[in-house]
Amino acid sequence: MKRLRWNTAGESHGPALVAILEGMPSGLELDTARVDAELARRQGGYGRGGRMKIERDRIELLAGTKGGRTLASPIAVRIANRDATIEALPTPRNPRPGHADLAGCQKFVHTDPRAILERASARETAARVALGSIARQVLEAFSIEVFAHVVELGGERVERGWVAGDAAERRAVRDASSFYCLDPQAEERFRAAVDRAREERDSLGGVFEVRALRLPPGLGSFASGPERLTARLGGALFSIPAMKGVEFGLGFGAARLPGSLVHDPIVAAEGEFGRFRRSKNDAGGLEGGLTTGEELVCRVAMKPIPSLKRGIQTVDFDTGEAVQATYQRSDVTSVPAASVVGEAIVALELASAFLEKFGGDSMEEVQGAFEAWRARVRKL
Ligand code: EPS
Repeated sequence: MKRLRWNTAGESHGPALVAILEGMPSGLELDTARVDAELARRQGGYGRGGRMKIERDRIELLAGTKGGRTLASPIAVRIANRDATIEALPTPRNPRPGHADLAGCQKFVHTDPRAILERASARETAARVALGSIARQVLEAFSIEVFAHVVELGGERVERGWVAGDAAERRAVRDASSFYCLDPQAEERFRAAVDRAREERDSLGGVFEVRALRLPPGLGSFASGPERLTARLGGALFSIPAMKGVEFGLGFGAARLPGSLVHDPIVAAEGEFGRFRRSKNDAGGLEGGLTTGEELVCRVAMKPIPSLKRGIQTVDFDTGEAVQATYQRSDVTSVPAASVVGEAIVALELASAFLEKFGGDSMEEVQGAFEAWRARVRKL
């Protein structure tokens, strides 16, 4: 059973986004400045468009804390929309390819794409970043770090794929980058690609990687399909609009190699969680639906934003004539922003899996359960 449950509501140009997170233990000191910093990061990245100049995303904490600490009651947050013009905005007369517009209109049997796009919009991800940023604070109390960075943009790739070692240094490198990547040279290629796409009135997709470090082994379950952590993380990452591929470790590459090269040998090696480790980590930290105790490594492919300045052919609802899709404003790319969303979504799912194993009403109880298990697993 999922320990953390969450939901969001809110239209892209409605008054606000709201979100509720249930299942958090009591006694966690919540850093709301940290949540706002993540929201600001989601708004940033080179290639964002006009809407982000209008919004100033910040959370208003409505429920679930007292004296800055969680109460174990549902946590509720609100993020105001500054562009709250939903009632005044025109009804587009054509459905935009690549969006939910046409299939949504067919589902509800009407010709008002605005009634679909207001909720299908990726604006909703701001609410989930807020919840992820709250949930990850449980993981951080146990030194677990969740970290996402951009590894590809518009067909260009990073060469410096990872910065091992100190978490603060890693974060500093990424946060100084306008593409949230760890490779300053790739940044120049990314910037050139985005500038070119902007000139050509086009848009670009890319790939981001999410890692989680110092996870204990045994989170998740093999007992039933939907409880497998691989399925949960995959489903959660695919719930972000525009995501087209998710792979763990070698991913699709594992399908092209013999088993002797794919599977990670088990070796005797003292570590935080006992005497056993893997000698490499091509599995990306998951086997049998469980964490292995190695780093979680997943990569997520994002399609280019489908709102193009140059337009894409569609059909006018009233006349049936071929027209170019309506364009108001959009981003050239939002892969850096998507990496912030991916990090939050993975943190939410991992925090839930962590609390499922180490349970408890309060942080004190969670701590006790974690330490008791760790003492036992070290003797295995
Ligand atoms: C989006 C279209 C744009 C983006 C929006 C997602 O909004 P608008 O139509 O108001 O210009 O800016 O992203 C956000 C508002 C956000 O906060 O990320 C879409 O169609 O999905």
